[in-house]
Amino acid sequence: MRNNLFRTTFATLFACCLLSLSVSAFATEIRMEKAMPEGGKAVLTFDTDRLLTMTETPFTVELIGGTGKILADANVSLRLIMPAMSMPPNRPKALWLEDAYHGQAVFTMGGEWNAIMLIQRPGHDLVDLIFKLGQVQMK
Ligand SMILES: [Cu+2]
Repeated sequence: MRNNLFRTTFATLFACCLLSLSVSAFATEIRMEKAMPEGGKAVLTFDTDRLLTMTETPFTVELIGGTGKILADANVSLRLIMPAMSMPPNRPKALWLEDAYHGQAVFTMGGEWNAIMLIQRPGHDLVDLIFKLGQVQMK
């Protein structure tokens, strides 16, 4: 009985371990979302599991309106800044392609970074959303 319980516990732990390993193996992107002032949300995704310096890092911006409609008419760019210091301007654009806005980011220094997403849609006020990206590691 006792042995049986031990075996079940061990099997469960082992299964959990395998599951978390496979989950982390597939966590190949960093995804963040923010609410937009007029409703809906902006989703920022980096195609990597870890932000590294001096690396062209593809990113995607999806804009989903309050009614769930994908917004394809915006001018979208990121302003990449380090909150701790002033850095040279780093403002990758994101261009509409098929289903989302796509761009490339390069972080020029290790440390903490933020991305200010600028969204300009015809007939709307400029929207800026701050995404805290956390630490960018040295390559
Ligand atoms: Cu810096």
